Amino acid sequence: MSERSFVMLKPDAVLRRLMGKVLTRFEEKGLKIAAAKMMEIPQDLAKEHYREHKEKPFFNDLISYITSGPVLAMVIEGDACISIIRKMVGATNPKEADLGTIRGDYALDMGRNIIHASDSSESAKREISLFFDDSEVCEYSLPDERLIYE
Ligand code: 3AN
Repeated sequence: MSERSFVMLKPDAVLRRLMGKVLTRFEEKGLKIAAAKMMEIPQDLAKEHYREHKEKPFFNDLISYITSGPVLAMVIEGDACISIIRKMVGATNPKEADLGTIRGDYALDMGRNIIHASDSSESAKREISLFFDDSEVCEYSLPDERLIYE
C-alpha cells in the first residue's frame, strides 16, 4: 500500500554536496519525491520535531546540529516506503550502519549522520504536517509505475 515518509537531508549532507547522490538512490529505487524544500529550521520546529529526545543528554547538541545550516526536507511516497527508506538509511550510528546504506556509505559519526527518515506511519504523519502544508505535497503519477509495481 502506498505510504508517505518524511525524509530530511541534514545540514552536513547539504554542505558536503551529497543531496544529489542521496536523492538519486531514492529515485532509482522507484520511489516518488512528492515534496521537497530547502530551509533553515527554526529552533522551535527543531525542538518539536525531536521532542521524544527532549530529556536525553544529547538533545541540545542535536538541536544545534540540525539548526546549524540548511536542510532538504522531503515527502517521499511509495509502497511500504517507511520501512524501505529506513533500511536504505541504515542504523542510527553510522559506525554500525551496513555498507550499502546511506549512513554506512557517507557518514562516520552519530552526531553527523546526514539524514533523517520517519520510523513509523504515526511519526511520518506528524513530521509531514510539521514541515509541510497539504498544498506543498504534489499528487502526480509516474509514467513508469506499471514497470515498478506488479
Ligand atoms: P534515527 O534518526 O535513526 O531515527 P533517533 O530518532 O533515535 O534515530 O535519533 C535522532 C537523532 O538523534 C539521530 N539521528 C542522531 O543524530 C541523534 N542521536 C540519537 N541517539 C544519539 C546518541 N546516543 N548520541 C548522540 N546523538 C544521538
